[in-house]
Amino acid sequence: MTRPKMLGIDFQIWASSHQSRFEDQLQQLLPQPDIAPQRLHAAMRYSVLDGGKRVRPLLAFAAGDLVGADSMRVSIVAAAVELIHAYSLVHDDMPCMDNDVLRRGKPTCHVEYDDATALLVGDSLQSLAFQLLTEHQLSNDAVQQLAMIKLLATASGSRGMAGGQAIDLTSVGNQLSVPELEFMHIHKTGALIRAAVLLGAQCGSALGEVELARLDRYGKCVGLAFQVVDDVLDSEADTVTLGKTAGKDAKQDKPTYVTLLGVQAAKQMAAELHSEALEALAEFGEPARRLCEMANFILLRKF
Ligand code: GRG
Repeated sequence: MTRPKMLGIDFQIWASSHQSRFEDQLQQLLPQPDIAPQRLHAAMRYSVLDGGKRVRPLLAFAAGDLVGADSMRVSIVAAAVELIHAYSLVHDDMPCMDNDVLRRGKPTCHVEYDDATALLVGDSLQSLAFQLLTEHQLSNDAVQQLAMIKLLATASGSRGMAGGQAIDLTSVGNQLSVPELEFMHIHKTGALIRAAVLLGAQCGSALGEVELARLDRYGKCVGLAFQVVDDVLDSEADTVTLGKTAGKDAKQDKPTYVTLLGVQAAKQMAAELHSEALEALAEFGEPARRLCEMANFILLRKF
């Protein structure tokens, strides 16, 4: 498989129309800023709205497309995943973790508000995510819906994203092997991306075991590819383009794919993961088009 050179216009229209509808939906799902406690609600909205590529929601929509899922249902799981993602960014930026001042091109939540508010924003976004999954019907089968909730809980907890973050925090200044780095990123970044894909698909009619395994392999590959590309961008792109502090990994002495493998080998790794992701989708044919395009998007992204 050769490396895609650009994203088709049809995909760009699909992505931007989903992004803009999704933005409207988030506006409504988040507590309104005039409802008490106003400051917390304003800070939640500040941290979620007006920014972000919405990669995870787009993956959920693309996976929903694969199975012809109800778009309202997919939009709820997409929102839940994005709220978890936003919570993780708010907490990650705090002084006790990554200590950053810029996110999505604006001051981080604890800088704009304060540490205690940022902590509560993360907590409240996480709770809201699960509230959404329980108050909306996502599947005709209640047992399946419970399994979906468990999937997101596992992906975001200590066996998923939060666990990956714990490893990340202890890795600063330490030499990790490539398999150790992969283990960390499969959890920290990959678990939520994988969950977005599976949850989007589970809003439709049940997939067989083999199909689910193929989709899971796709999710795992794009999740890791996303991180490898992130490492490359951190080393090559500038702060204005990224909307977050560039070059931070090297400055903090954090192990990355670039520090371990070098830029060229990291790019090659991303290309290989991209190919494997497409291979996993091959049997699905045309219905998997958006998922293929999302893999291209993840590989080609510039911020
Ligand atoms: C605090 C429990 C907890 C977890 C934090 C995801 C994470 C774990 C920290 C973020 C640190 C980071 C920069 C990871 C690299 C990959 C990544 C998740 C980048 C940010 O995601 P994007 O690029 O961000 O999708 P936008 O702003 O576009 O939504």
